[in-house]
Amino acid sequence: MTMSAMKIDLPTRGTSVEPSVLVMGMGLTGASCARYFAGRGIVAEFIDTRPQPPGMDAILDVMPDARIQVGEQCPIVRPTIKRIVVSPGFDLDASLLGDARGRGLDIVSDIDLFVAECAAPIIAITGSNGKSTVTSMLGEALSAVGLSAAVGGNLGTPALDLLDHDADVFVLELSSFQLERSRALPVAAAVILNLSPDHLDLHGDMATYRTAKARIYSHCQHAVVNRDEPDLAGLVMQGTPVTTFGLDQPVAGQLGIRRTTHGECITCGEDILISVDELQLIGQHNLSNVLAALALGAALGANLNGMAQSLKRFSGLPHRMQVVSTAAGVMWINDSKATNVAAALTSLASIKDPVVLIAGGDAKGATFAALAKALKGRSCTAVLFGQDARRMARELAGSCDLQVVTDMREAVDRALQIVVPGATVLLAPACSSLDMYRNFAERGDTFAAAVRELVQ
Ligand code: UMA
Repeated sequence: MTMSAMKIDLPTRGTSVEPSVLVMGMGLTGASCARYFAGRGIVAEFIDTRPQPPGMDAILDVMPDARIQVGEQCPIVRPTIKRIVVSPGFDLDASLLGDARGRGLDIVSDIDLFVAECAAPIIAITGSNGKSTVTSMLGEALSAVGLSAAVGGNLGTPALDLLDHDADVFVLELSSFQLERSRALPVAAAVILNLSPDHLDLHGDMATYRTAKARIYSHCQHAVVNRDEPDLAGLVMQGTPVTTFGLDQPVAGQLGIRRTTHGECITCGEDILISVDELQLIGQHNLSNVLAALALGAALGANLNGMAQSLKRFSGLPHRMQVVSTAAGVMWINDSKATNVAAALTSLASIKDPVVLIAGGDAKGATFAALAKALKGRSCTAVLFGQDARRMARELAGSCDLQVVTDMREAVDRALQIVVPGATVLLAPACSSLDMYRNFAERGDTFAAAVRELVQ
């Protein structure tokens, strides 16, 4: 598909009351589409397989007469529909979409609509882990050097809602689902931070997941590449200018770490930006995140020194390696955002033994062999709960002590009985939260509340 396919004349309310646009999905994205189309006088129709989709009220607020179809029954695509917008959570295999493709309808994502209308440079960030952190970090660092930056996308604020901002630069976190549903995106700079198995229940296999992620590079003006994941460099289109980052020593113009007489420093080539000790963030993965944010800044031509200085103040996002309590010499850490195995491994690697790992939830089709390998030989007890806790216990058997409980409160209570002073209790579930919670934030809040109640 070419970008010229985006230019499509849709009748506005004055000329037709029949919907010309069908929005699939009535969550945050669907509601942002309603605001976008209502603001342009375009009549849209909305569908969602959920009986009570969460964005329904917000949609009706701005489009009180909108046609809405909810539930599992398969609706039809009306003859007046010219364009379909597919939300990231809407099933791409739905027969309705097959029909629409057969009719040659214009099928886009909210990200396509955003990109087509956005006049300022866009930075696009994806990866299996760290993308929200890098998006937020970059937004703050760019603001610190005088560029007004609007951040959103998978991070939370749907891209279309950012169009109201008069920003110098837009920083978008993009998920594999958003990329899979989008066309080639002509963004100013793009990065795949890292790649490890995630969402395989929906993507089917790693190759499909990787292909979805690779789309971020397909039309970018500048690619940022992680030297520590060399396989990813091959996903960049030939001829695209590249800036790299990595935990090794960088050559001129690239971001990395140098050992100097002042200790380890973040540098661009040989130019020292800041000392690693000056960062507030815990773990090598966060060092990599800082380097990625700076490499994106470099791609944009921003002032790297100023950006690096501002990152000294960045203390991380909630639910990511967040210290909840240090009562009685025990560190309780909320890393509820560790929603896949790779993220949990990274969290575990950044803390010392002894550790009580609270994990479990919806494994999204993943296996736990890598976690079992990482736990072997460590002084660890894993306390597991959630939909896949029993399978997880079977796969971790022999690698550490195991306990299966029913919920977060019981997990925290059990951890309290096990810990000794100097130990760490780490919530790093290696699973999604959606089997028991609305999202990872609610799971993290439940952990923090249980710690407050039982520990402090
Ligand atoms: N769903 C149905 N039937 C439908 C449509 C959706 O059952 O007809 C289900 C999906 O399976 C999905 C859920 O509803 O689990 C939400 O889907 P949605 O497309 O309505 O999602 P939105 O509310 O629009 O939120 C999406 C992102 N969510 C997903 O991709 C699942 C949000 O990322 C993002 O903040 C928002 O757009 C704005 O851009 C959240 C997320 O969990 C944080 N993302 C995943 C992740 O980070 O791992 C990808």
